[in-house]
Amino acid sequence: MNFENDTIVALATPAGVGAISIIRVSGSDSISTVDKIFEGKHKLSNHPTHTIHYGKIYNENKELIDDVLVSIFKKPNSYTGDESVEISTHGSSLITQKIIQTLLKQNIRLAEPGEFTKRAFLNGRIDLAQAEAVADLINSRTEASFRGARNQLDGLLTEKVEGLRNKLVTVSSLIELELDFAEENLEFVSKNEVIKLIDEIILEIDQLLETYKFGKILRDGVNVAIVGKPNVGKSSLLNYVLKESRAIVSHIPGTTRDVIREEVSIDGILFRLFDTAGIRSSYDEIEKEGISRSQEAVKNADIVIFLNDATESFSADLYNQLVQLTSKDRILIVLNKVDLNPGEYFKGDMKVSAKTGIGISDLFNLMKDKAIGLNNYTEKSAIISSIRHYDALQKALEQLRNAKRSVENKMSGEFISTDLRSAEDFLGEIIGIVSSDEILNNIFSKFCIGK
Ligand SMILES: Nc1nc2c(ncn2[C@@H]2O[C@H](COP(=O)(O)OP(=O)(O)OP(=O)(O)O)[C@@H](O)[C@H]2O)c(=O)[nH]1
Ligand SMILES: [Mg+2]
Repeated sequence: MNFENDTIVALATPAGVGAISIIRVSGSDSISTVDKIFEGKHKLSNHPTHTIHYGKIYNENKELIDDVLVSIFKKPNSYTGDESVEISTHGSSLITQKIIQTLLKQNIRLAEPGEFTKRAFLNGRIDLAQAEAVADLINSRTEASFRGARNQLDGLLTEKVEGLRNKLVTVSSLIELELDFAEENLEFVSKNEVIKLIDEIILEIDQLLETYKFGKILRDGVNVAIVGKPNVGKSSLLNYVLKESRAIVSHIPGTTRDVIREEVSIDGILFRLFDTAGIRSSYDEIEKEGISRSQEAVKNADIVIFLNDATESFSADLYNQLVQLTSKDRILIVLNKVDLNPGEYFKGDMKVSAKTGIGISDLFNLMKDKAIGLNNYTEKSAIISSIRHYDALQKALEQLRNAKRSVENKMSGEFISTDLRSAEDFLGEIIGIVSSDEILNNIFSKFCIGK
């Protein structure tokens, strides 16, 4: 995807039937192009920016397509920073297709995925971390993911990364100043002072890296596999949580053969629940396949609910199988059917009943604790949620550690300054001060067309 300053068009609302649909046009010829197919009281080009106009749109054969409202935005006060037009039509994909087809005959082209937002970035309207937050915001489905994206779009991460870069710039300028006066043997700053400054930055980056697990969960949700022997009540638990009879429940062991996936939001966090086939040794081909899918679900889960029947003995053998598939700290041992046998139990993190609901809210709390830990980031904390940011911070950290080692080993200032500069660049990648076509294509190709 190359950035050119040509005029682009795309449908900005979902394709299909609705009250209205919006077609977005952006680029230097937006207003004059729409003027060619629009008939209103006056030419659009005669109006000031940020005004809305009623009129009719005709195709090239002068046939009426629709009556519309057109909003105009003059450079640089638009989403993209370029001159832009938004056409609100009756909400029909036939109408929007016809209008877009007509516009395409006017020497403008269809926008690529994310191209409007990419232009906003290239025009300096938003930085790269904010552009990524736009995609997250659109995709967010829970309160927590919405908050996380909103916080990044508001620039909290940008502010944090800029602060870190400024500190780095201070250190590297001190070292470079010293390099300039190397022959005079002047020392502007003590080695200890430099190490102290680098350590401070390392600590801050470390703290930011630690937010990743939390941020990723806010953004992507948590995968929870419900596993256990047949008949322990896995499907009943899923149904109870969903408050609907989603999976078949029966007293016959081996009821569930396939993995059933459903999503639920608990306190704003998205949990993706996987009800699985009960694990036992079986000769039935279908059941065997189901069991191997259960094992796969365990491997992919952030949390494994290992469900046991409280009226039966604890399945130590199955527990041992599970720890071969995932780490112990992901497994929550849960005893089900405590309504049948409310006695003392020898083992189990949790005691629940999928029938009466006993203990389910405690189970939710435990799942939440497992997922986000005891982290208590506030709305004002900068949080990272993208692997791209995580990698860039890791790389910056590596360079800083090299720099620190060089200072300790009294290496030449040139070494130190090169490492510090490259740490600066890695931080710059997060907000897009430093970026390559590859990084940009990667980010914007994940957007939808029209954004
Ligand atoms: N009393 C009581 N019965 C339960 C409870 N949970 C499940 N059951 C019963 O246990 C039986 C098995 O429940 P399922 O939910 O089908 O068990 P499952 O683990 O999904 O079984 P498979 O799919 O065969 O592996 C059913 O008869 C349920 O009604 C519970 O908390 N209390
Ligand atoms: Mg089942």
